[in-house]
Amino acid sequence: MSFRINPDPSFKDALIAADRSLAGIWVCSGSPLVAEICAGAGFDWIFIDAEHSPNGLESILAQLQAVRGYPVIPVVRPPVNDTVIIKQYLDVGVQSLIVPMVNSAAEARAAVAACHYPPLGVRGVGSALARSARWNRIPDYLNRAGETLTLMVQIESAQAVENVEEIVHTEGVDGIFIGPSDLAASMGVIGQQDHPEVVAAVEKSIAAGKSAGKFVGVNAFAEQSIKHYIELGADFVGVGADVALLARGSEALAAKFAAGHDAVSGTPASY
Ligand code: 3PY
Ligand code: MG
Repeated sequence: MSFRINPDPSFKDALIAADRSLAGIWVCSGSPLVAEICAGAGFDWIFIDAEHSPNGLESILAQLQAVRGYPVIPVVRPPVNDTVIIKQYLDVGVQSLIVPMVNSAAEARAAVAACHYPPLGVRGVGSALARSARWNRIPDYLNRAGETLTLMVQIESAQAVENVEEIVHTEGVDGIFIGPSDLAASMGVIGQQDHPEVVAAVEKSIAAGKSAGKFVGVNAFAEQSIKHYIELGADFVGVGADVALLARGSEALAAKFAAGHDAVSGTPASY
């Protein structure tokens, strides 16, 4: 006889249970091995990125499988707010999504619709074929799918901040994730995530999300910013990335033991 199995918890289950801000690490390498290393590091959630990282459906599936044995919530970012791509992600077993570049309530509603079967949404039905339903081993998946998912939308443009009240009140949006890098770019101060106007826009978005009773997350790799946004009530924070840790860590090691190497030209100094 086959197993009857329960769906895994999604991000909102962990956020509801939490009595502190949840810390997450980005996995941008596209590597299941690295995802597993990060999953065992003690973070609350890991953020598998397909917007800026070399990830396709197959590598996302492999990473979901690699981290499943660890007490960590995998959250996945598709490259774009697209109904078909979101359907494929859900079917492969993604339960927690952060959808990038959501600038209006209409775009938020489109993301919600992509996540739900009719009549609530437009998700195509393929549960017998899909890992999401464990090939129909999750009893009544079609009627329970909505409760197994968490949808966060990204606030990361001046336009999104302008529309943040409508976005956070969109039914079916569980929360927002604020992206200071794109926000800074859209405000004309690219690369300056800590610019006072960017910080003010982040603060405004946090306040809007909190007063709407939605979960609020923000990306912040600098310790001071992390603490500031947690003090303002951020429920979850992205605090670092696999690739950045490797880049900075390997540079530090090279600087210590290969000091004769010219890191700018890439040529050993003695050549
Ligand atoms: C951004 O800052 O633009 C993000 O998408 C999250 O880091
Ligand atoms: Mg961004």
